[in-house]
This record gives sequence, structure tokens and C-alpha cells, in this order.
Amino acid sequence: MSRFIRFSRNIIGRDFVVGDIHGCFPLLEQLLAKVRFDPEQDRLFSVGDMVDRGPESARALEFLAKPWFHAILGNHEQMVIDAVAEMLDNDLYFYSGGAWFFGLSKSEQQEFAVAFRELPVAIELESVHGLIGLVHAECPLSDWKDFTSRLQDESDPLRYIEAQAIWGRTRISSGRTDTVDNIAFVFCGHTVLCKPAQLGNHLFIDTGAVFGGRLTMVNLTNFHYAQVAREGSE
Ligand SMILES: [Mn+2]
Repeated sequence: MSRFIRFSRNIIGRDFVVGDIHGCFPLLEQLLAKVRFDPEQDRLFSVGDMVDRGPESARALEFLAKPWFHAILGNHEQMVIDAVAEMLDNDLYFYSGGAWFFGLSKSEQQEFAVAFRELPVAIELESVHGLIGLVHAECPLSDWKDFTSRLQDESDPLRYIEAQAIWGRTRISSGRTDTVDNIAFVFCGHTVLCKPAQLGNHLFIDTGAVFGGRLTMVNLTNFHYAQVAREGSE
């Protein structure tokens, strides 16, 4: 697996980034319709946590197969990988939203783990604003280039920085507003907020769709955001 992927500028269409989907793919489809997403020209980037808790987690593979859909690894995809490797307590995973996973056959579970092991921990993409970074929870270092070069260094065991990248809440919990160098903006999910928030150049866009909040999708050209909520949860 490549732990870091860079995308060049989309010169024919638009780029969007969506917050934690957690199986709410019908909401994602509503958002795509709302912005008139063009699969021939536009690209959609997920900040991870496509699965668990929500109703249609198993559709993650269907979306990952689409040429316009690109995702990074969230802690919930990591839990699938760990559960298949028998490195995660089944009860703990079940109560973290993994019920759907235990309804799958062993070979289906494997299929998800194989696909999720291919997901990068970070993506960067060229945009009109300069380089935009995506990482599930937070950028663990103060310099984006240091972070991504360590991700690409096969000899680096990375345990700590990878774990912080997919699980960390140090910036949000301490209200850190320092900016990460060598990147214009870093988009993250993971921490549920009632509306998108900016801390330094980190932008947090998980607005808790699966918890009765909204699914947020940001247009990376003008930073406008589109949102939808699950039925009856507005
Ligand atoms: Mn998460």
C-alpha cells in the first residue's frame, strides 16, 4: 500500500471533499445530486470513516471502485483491517459500530480488509488555493512535507504518527491554532462538530451525519459547502 498519494490539479472539472460517511451513502448520493456532480469531470475525496454505525457500510467497496472517488484511511477502516487480522477485540469493534461487519462472511470481511489496506493515510492535491492535504483526524507534525516524506519512507515504522493521523484529537481538544507549514489547508473529519470549523489551516468537516447531524461536502474551488441530514433528524 502507498501511504501517501498526490493528485495533480483537476483542470477539466471540480474537486469536492466529503466528511465522515459512516454508511450514509444515500446522503452522499443526495449531495452529489445537489451539486450536480459530473462523474466524467469532477472528483470526490473522502476523509475516511466510510463504514460503521450507519445503514449501508457495505457500499464502501462500490464507491471505492468508482474512478472519481478517492478515500484516505479512517480509524474505522483501520478497525476492519485489525478485526480481520484478529488484532481487535470483537466486542469492542461491535460496539464501535461494527455490527454490519459481523453480518458478513469471512471472505467478504477479507475483501474489505484487502481494499482498506490500499488506502493512503494522506492525500494531497493541487488546487487553485495551492496544495490541499487530507488526513482523517489531524496532521501529526507541524510540517506537511515532513509528514508526507515520513509516510513514504518504508523504513520508518511510523506507528505513532500514523495513529495520531487517524485517531488524534490533540488540536481540537487544546484549541491549537498554529498552521501546518508547506500546505495551504488540511481537511479532516473524525471529530464531530455541529458545523465545519477552522483551526489554523486545519478544516474540520465531520458534522455527524450518522448521529443525526449532517453530511458536509466542500467544493475545493470556492470552499462553499453543501449539507444534507438523514430523514427525520433535522
Ligand atoms: Mn474517525
